[in-house]
Amino acid sequence: MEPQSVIFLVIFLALMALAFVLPTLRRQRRERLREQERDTLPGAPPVEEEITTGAPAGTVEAPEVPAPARPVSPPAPPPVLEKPEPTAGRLVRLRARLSRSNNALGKGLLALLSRDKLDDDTWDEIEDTLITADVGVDATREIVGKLREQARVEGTASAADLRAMLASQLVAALDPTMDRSLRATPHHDSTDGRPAVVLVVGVNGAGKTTTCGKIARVLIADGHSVVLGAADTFRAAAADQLATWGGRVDAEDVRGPEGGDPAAVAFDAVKRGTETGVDTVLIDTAGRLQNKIGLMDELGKVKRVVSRHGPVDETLLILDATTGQNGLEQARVFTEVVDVTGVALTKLDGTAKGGIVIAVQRKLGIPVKLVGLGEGPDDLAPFEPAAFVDALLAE
Ligand SMILES: Nc1nc2c(ncn2[C@@H]2O[C@H](COP(=O)(O)OP(=O)(O)OP(=O)(O)O)[C@@H](O)[C@H]2O)c(=O)[nH]1
Ligand SMILES: [Mg+2]
Repeated sequence: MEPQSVIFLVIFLALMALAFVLPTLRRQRRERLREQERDTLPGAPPVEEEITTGAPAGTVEAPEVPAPARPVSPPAPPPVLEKPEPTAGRLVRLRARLSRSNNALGKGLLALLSRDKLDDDTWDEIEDTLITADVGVDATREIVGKLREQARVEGTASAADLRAMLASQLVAALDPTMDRSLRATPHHDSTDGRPAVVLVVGVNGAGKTTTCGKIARVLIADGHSVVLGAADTFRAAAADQLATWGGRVDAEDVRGPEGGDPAAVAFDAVKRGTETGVDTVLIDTAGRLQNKIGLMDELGKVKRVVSRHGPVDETLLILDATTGQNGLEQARVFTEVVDVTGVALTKLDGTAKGGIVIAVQRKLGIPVKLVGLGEGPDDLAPFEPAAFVDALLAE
């Protein structure tokens, strides 16, 4: 035999040997890997259930890459739920905040009422101060007129007495007899056992989502259960923002696809709340300007669709106190579209224009039920006329 033929024969025999030995080696290796995997992952499915995505039988096998070892992560710790503060006495914080923030109304009024002589000019200045604080022209004239008359009848009064008189006039203007309770208690006593439904509406950036989150905390602190409906489908971030609030107090949130129909999400949220038997469903809506007809129509639809489950219990308009008299026009239009039943006035902590509360109630007859006192999670207080006026007049 020629040397060349011998070399070919040797190579041929070596290849044949490899063809027999390699698959055996591979099989052994695979079994070793499986055993390792079974040892490291106690909950892993049995080997027979393994789903293969490899090449069909009969084709050339791709070189096998050992599967990367799956990291064994420790079980996630249960979320730490927050315990919201009780609501009683929260309004006192407003006084502290306003007096810290160089409260123009309180300081200005005290300076005027402390003058030796309360002449016409001084009374005019008192009027101007109240109008600047957004109390509204009509309300201011009425309040100052009564105060003037009282001061005249009672003779010379000290600044402290005059301040007390003004405070009682302002409290009277806020109509302390109005029902300010949030209609958030469920209908479990009725036959259908529906949850209470609160629809939150308002212009962009007024504080709707934040207020939804804060209300959920208050309700949960009082022992109620809550579902949050993210009917602001304009931005995915809006639903995330609401879910974050919910996650802190274990309130489930219902959301839809970004750009989806907000009425459908609101409907689903109430459906979910009814199925799970929660006490309250809070529906957050997208911010919309009151002069955008299409968006206002959309809001009307949200309310109509939700009402298929039963009447909405509370339609809460969120008004930013710093927008002043503009808030009145917003309130008027929103009321026409969705019949607002209560107002939450936000950002009172940063404004000397809290007088808008009086203007809103006088013009629209809608009770202010809640006030926002800051960005903190528990910076929301039930509205109480006397405590509010005391804060408004704080020097
Ligand atoms: N100082 C202060 N800030 C507040 C208050 N309420 C809300 N904010 C802030 O106002 C900003 C807007 O609040 P959001 O709750 O996102 O307002 P929104 O109405 O949901 O906004 P859109 O969904 O974009 O229309 C946030 O930075 C809040 O922290 C409040 O009572 N006081
Ligand atoms: Mg929002």
